[in-house]
Amino acid sequence: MNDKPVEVIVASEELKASKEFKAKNLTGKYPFLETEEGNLSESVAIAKYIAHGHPTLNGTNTFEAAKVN
Ligand SMILES: N[C@@H](CCC(=O)N[C@@H](CS)C(=O)NCC(=O)O)C(=O)O
Repeated sequence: MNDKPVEVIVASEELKASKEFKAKNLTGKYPFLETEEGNLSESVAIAKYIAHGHPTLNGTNTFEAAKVN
C-alpha cells in the first residue's frame, strides 16, 4: 500500500446517488476505499489497511500498537 498512489474523491450528491456508486458502496457511508483487492468501508478497517506493513503507523512495539488500536 505504501508505494501506491491514493486518489481522494469528495463525493458529490450526484455521485452518491448514482447506481454505479451505490453498487460499490453498499452502506452508502464514508469513508470508503476502493482497492485492487476489493472495496472497504469503516474508518478503522481502512486505517488498519493503510497502516498494515508500514514501519511506524501501527506503532513500533506491542504497546504502541495497542494504543493505535
Ligand atoms: N462506523 C462508520 C461510520 C461512518 C459514517 O457514519 N459516516 C458518515 C459521515 S462521518 C456518513 O457517511 N454519513 C452518510 C453520508 O454522509 O451520506 C465508520 O467509522 O466509518
